[in-house]
Amino acid sequence: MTQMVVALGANLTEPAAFISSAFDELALRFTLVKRSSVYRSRPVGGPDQPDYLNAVAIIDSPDSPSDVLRVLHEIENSAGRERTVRWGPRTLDLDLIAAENFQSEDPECLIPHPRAHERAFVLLPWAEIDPDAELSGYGPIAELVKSIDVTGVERL
Ligand code: PH2
Ligand code: MG
Ligand code: MG
Repeated sequence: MTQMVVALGANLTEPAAFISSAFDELALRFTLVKRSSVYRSRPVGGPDQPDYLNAVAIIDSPDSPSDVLRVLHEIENSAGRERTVRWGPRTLDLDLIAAENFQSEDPECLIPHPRAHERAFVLLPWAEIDPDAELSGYGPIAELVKSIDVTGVERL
């Protein structure tokens, strides 16, 4: 079994419902080890768009990170996810942030996620459920949280 960190994001239609059913779906497809609170966050990058709801899940799976990523994409697609504008608004975004003892430079499956170290909407919920976690290549997430701007991210 490999423990993996998944970031959830949604900012269209009914974001709270999409985040909640995504947690249910993660629990069906994997072992859901921990789930964070939901956070409201101002959009980072992309076009003018609504605020996001974000959260983080820790899952356990016997499958490879790239197989897990495929399942995450299936869950996004069944939430009606459309891929038009990069960093544009979305019904559901599920990003694989990190996997225990695993790194990948495969452009289809970059692990750790190349922007996780600078994203408060990922690091704050992750630190809530695993304060001692380390992001490989970047160090303890508790230190990263201290080095970034966390304004605009609010725990609900
Ligand atoms: N996701 C993005 C781009 N910008 N901003 C916030 N606050 N939350 C997100 O999940 C998010 C974003 C691309 O995946
Ligand atoms: Mg994303
Ligand atoms: Mg994504």
